[in-house]
Amino acid sequence: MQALYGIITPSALHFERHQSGVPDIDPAHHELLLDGLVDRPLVFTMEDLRRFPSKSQIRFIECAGNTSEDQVGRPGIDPQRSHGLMSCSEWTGVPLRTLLGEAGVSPRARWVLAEGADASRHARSLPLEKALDDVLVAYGQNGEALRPEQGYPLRLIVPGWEGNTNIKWLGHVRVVDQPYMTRDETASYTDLMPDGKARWFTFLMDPKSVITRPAGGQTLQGPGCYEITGLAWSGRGTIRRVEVSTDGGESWEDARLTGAVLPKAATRFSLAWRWDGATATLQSRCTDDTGATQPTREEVVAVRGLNGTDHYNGIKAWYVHRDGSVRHE
Ligand SMILES: Nc1nc2c(c(=O)[nH]1)N[C@H]1C(S)=C(S)[C@@H](COP(=O)(O)O)O[C@H]1N2
Ligand SMILES: [Mo]
Repeated sequence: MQALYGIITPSALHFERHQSGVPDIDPAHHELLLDGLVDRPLVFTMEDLRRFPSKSQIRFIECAGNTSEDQVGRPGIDPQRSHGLMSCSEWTGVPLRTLLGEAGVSPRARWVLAEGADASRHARSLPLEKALDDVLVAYGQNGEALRPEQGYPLRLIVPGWEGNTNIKWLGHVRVVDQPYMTRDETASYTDLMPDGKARWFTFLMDPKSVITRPAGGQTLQGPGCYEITGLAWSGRGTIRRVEVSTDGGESWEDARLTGAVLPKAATRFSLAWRWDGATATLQSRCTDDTGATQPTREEVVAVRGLNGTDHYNGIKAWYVHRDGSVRHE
């Protein structure tokens, strides 16, 4: 993350998360089955899917477990290790809505169950409302085919929702009347609260930001001018504001949003800063167009405790020491 410019993660640098390895799928034989509560069950080959009008959109994917180390108080030593389970690409494919329209959705339908063709048959239930909104059945990533690690030849992009719902190696979408309570929406990806109850289906990724330069693991080459830059994103919508503090949260200044400012996409921010050689604490705080603002770690822990560590979005601090070293402590 600290080596990137702009908002696009080069495909070869996209983070990877797979529960049971990367399957070796022959695209000539790969099929997507669409069945369940539909008028006409359908099977699509990759060639079939490319005949539908396509759509390209820049969206982030973030694992729900990203930054969990910060929540438990053992922050990652650099941006990649603390915030690296978030990447942003231009995805190309067919809206799931288009395919559901081809099949004809029954009035009894409420959810869809999407399943991968990998060894774990990774599956998640998604409300029909989301499936008909902005979910993409994607085959393209940053101008080329998906990388094998990203789900080649076909994956779901579920904008703004936890990474786990973005089913890779997509082979089956079943239209159903209720959530199917798969492993990854019961045993995991549920948020255990302090009272011992767990939140179900906490899909949204809340606003989060991180300064990527200067940041942990880097060294300032003496007092003078530096660019403070980083990334902000929100699963709820578009980033409207990023504030930066260099004095441990005493005062905040608006950073500039540079480049494209897109919904449910990484947004680059920048602020010119003169370092006087004293110790400094660098923090960023973002706000999206729903008015949601990134909370402090204390605010998150007060509500959510330390049992469940998914969906943590607290403000991140980096500490500049007199010798110019920037650290996580
Ligand atoms: N089929 C399948 N889809 C999957 C997974 C998986 O193991 N198998 N992992 C999920 C998780 S936990 C995340 S965070 C995202 C990560 O997507 P990426 O590897 O392209 O970054 O894919 C999701 N989709
Ligand atoms: Mo994940």
